Amino acid sequence: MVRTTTLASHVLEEERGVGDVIADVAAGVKAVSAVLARAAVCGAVRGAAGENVNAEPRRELDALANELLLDACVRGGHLAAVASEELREPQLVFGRHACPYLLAMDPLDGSSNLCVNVTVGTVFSVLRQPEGVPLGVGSFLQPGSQQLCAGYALYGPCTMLVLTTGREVSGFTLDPAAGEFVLTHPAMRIPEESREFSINASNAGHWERPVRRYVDECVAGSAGPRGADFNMRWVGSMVADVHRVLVRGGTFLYPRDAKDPARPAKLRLLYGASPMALLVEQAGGVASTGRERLLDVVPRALHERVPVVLGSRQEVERLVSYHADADGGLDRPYTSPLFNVRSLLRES
Ligand code: AFP
Repeated sequence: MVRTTTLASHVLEEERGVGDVIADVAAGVKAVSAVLARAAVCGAVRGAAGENVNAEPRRELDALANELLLDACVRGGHLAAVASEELREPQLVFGRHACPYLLAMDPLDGSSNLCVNVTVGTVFSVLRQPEGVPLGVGSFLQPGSQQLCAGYALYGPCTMLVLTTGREVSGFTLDPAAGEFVLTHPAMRIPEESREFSINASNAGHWERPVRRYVDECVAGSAGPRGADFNMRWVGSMVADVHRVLVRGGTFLYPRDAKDPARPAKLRLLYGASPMALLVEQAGGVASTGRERLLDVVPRALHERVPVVLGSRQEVERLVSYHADADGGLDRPYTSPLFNVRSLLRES
């Protein structure tokens, strides 16, 4: 008989309070999963609910996922406070136990994909309440390297929970019949090398030079300076795109761009980039802003945004070196032969 490891047995190996928080988040994830599975039938997929604290369109399901996860955490009573993409300020949790843990979460990442039934997710990060700091926004302003646990849930063809407590990355799949998360992806590793990248190419005109150089070289394929053909994928839900990187390698990029000068980066640090960075590093990959290790970035605000470049070690290190070249005035961006032909035709 095959012995299965469940999330419940896995968390017993963790520091007591952190294991309890993971169990509470898992309970919330099961509730969100059940609601998403019935949302279309109930006509709840398209419901709008104004704007979130970041002035982005908010859907009823964003608000509901937030409530379900908060409810699971409040009932569990193992947290001091929860920060969420859906809340301007952290919610203080006066639970049954006086626990020094903080949860930062994006309850429903990728929710603009719900109306086309594409995978969405929940991203979360567990921190310790620092001693001597009053409980509130300041409690959360810690670099990602301080995380006790980071993870995401994936609501796709099956529901998954992928997490790390700083020692390897474990992926669990929800068995809907048993209502339990079962370990299906032990010790996930990102291959060092990869020939697959993930970026929203419609922003190409607004990218910085190092990113344009990297992507141009990939797109040039076997005839270009990399001497190899690359594949491109973009789901548009960070959880799904990063999950692919964790399973089969590649790079995921949401770099700095000049599209909106008021918002040079899109993804959120505390409950997006930081947890993904810990997962990626624990799986043997690299996570950077392009100029700095993501886990070293010290947040200055709860909803701060940050550029993200993560994935297979060799590719991310190359991108980081392209940023250093550009900042030092040393880069010579690749110009495709196609471009040369076009400009010659223009000149003749
Ligand atoms: P939504 O939650 O509004 O759908 O945004 C998803 C997201 O923050 C992240 O999951 C994606 O990687 C990124 O946005 C996609 O952004 P673009 O639509 O600009 O490609």
